[in-house]
Amino acid sequence: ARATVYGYPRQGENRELKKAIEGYWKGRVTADALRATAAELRAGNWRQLAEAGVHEVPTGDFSYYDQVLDTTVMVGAVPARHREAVAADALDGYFAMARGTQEVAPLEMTKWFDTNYHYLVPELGPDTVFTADSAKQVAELTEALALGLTARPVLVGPITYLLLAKPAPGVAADFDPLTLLDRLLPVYAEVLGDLRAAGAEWVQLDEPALVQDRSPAELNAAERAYRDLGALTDRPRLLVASYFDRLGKALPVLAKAPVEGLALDFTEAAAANLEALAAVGGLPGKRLVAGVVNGRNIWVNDLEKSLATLGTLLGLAERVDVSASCSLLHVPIDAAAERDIDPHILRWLAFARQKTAEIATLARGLAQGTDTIAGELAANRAALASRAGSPITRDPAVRDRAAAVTDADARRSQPYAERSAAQRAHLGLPQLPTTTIGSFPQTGELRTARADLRAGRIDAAGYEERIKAEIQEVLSFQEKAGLDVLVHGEPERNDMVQYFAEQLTGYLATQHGWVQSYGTRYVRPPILAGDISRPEPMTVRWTSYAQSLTARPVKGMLTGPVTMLAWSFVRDDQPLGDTARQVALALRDEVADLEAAGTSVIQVDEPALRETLPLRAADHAAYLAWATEAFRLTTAGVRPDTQVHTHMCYAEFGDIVRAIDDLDADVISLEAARSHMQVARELAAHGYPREAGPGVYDIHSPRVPSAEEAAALLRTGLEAIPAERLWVNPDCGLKTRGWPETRASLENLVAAARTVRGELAGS
Ligand code: THG
Ligand code: ZN
Repeated sequence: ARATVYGYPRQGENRELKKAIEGYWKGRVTADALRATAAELRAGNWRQLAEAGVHEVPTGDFSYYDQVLDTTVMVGAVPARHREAVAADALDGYFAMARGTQEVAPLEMTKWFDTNYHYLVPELGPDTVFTADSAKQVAELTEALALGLTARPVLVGPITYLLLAKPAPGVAADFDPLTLLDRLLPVYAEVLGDLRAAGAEWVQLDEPALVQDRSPAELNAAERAYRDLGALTDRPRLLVASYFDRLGKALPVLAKAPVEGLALDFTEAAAANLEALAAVGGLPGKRLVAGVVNGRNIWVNDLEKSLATLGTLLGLAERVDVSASCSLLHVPIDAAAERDIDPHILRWLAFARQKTAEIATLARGLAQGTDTIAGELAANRAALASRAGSPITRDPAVRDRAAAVTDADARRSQPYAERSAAQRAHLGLPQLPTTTIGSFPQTGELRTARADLRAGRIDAAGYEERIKAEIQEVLSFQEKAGLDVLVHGEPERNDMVQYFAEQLTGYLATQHGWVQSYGTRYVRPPILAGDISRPEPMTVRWTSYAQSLTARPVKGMLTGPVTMLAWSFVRDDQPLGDTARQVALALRDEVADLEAAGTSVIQVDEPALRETLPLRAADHAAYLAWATEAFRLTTAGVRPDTQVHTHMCYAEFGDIVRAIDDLDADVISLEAARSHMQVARELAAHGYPREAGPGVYDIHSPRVPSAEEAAALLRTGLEAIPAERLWVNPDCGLKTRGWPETRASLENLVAAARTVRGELAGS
């Protein structure tokens, strides 16, 4: 047995890659310097992997922006609008596809399966012509081989590439990219040939799209693809990799394909792979790469359990190698860099570097006997026991409270019709009330204030003063602009998840735990390490201060329990629903404190509700059950006349409309400006019974919508949602916008609401 991985974090220990790329964009770093930094980071990763005992290192997993975009370049599927830029300069053209330019829009970006990583969506059509460009793959393989390493190029597979694509602009919406398979396969064949010629013995083709529910036609395409690629004569051996879930019906298809190896996920989430593999009679004569170490969470592996799984697998394939379940791109680089985490707890954590060591240990134990890893096993047992027995892991008060939750706790005391009358009387809002989603521009001064506080250049009182000054400004603008429900603007928050995680017991924050979200943007997901409780109120001070400045209602702003889980590393020792319930109870107390302090409108954001939906439909109901319960548990304890709002980003939520209804929020705001109120129609088609604010201002662009434009969107919204239930708001928070366009846009939004109110009164 040998140790391998499918990919490694690209950014470097100090995010050197981010700095080099952003420097290049600003003209401060030359293309050659950027390339040199990238090559150094690659070589550093490979050396580190090899020293840790990884026998076969991945190549081609590196990217300046995104591996799906790299694949688009590899197969020559550059959209027409970017061809000029790519022809002028390959690197600038690449970034033009990723980020757009003054003249052309970028490729669309969306979530990579159910992770927090975003890829750039390929745009294909019936006229797409593929041409092979293996330069990047060949160059990176050559670099690794020159270091004397055994290397395996990793490519996004042809089926996943096509399944992730969408029809190019101007192409019929029902165009199926999979119809291009016969044109794409010769290009993959050419790349495989080039890699073989460059010295590749094995090439990995990633097909994570096959862990989703796939139609017979799609499974058929997969069968055809690997039959054709397998039939090539001069090619490397092929390893088809799947991850993030079980393969299901695709497993027999791939097991029978004429390829030399399969890589499967054997973590808890994909446990069904083990039985399914036995059911198809294993992989006689083939290589099995066993993803037994979780590649997307940060807990130390249970080495003995993994060895038991590997032992079973030994009987099911010619050769069994050990790996993480997926690329290590989704975890931070090195737990040892965390100086602020209690050393006892640090032992429970494994980031990319520690996972690599675990994989190497397991491969050694499997190949040479477990007595050769006795020391590692003993240390591992001790770490697991320390975690299981820790008071952080089990807080009896939290557990007793969670166990005592009743169905009634998660239900508002009155039906919507009665609540809404009470809220109307209590709030006295006009028709088509105007509001914002919560955050206002996060200016450089605010970030400086936080950095000053951390560095001790200002004290807590000095920081508080700067935040209060900002809140005053945000409030006075909103009053002048004529908004109806105001917000404090969230100047005190770094990140909407991290801010709460830092204040909850049982949550850990990291100092250096960066994970790529998209391009050069990273997040530091906090760790849900133990039982969750709230030692003291988290937001009441700021909301109350804001409320003291105005007679209009100020919305309290919280991040919902599902999003807290989705953007954190979650516990792996209890069901997600149990963790969600603990977070919900802590947030429920915050909601109660806000209400007691005089807050009549409370918004609980759930932007991640849709993206956390499991990859397979069979798992949706169970997820939605705990997710909606957690939201309702957070919000249902309020008085009937307290108005609960929620907000979701991303317009594609058609498949969870039912669940959105089940949240029983009084008001929901949604992204709609770019989809021209499509969401309003979807809500109406479902018979959505409560209030909604489909966004009329696209905050993703610096463009200021005119009052006429916003009014036209409102009139469209009114065709689907009656005036008594329609709100007027932007698509999303204003954190990333500048003040000038924010001011102008919100003034226009208020003007639009007034115009349409006048029309309604006159009709
Ligand atoms: N918070 C968290 N996760 C998220 C989002 C979030 N996942 C989905 C989506 N939003 C991702 N979007 C972004 C947007 C901007 C940045 C990261 C992810 C970003 N990052 C800074 C950077 O890389 O320079 C660092 C930010 C920091 O200092 O914390 O700008 O909103 N949790
Ligand atoms: Zn949003």
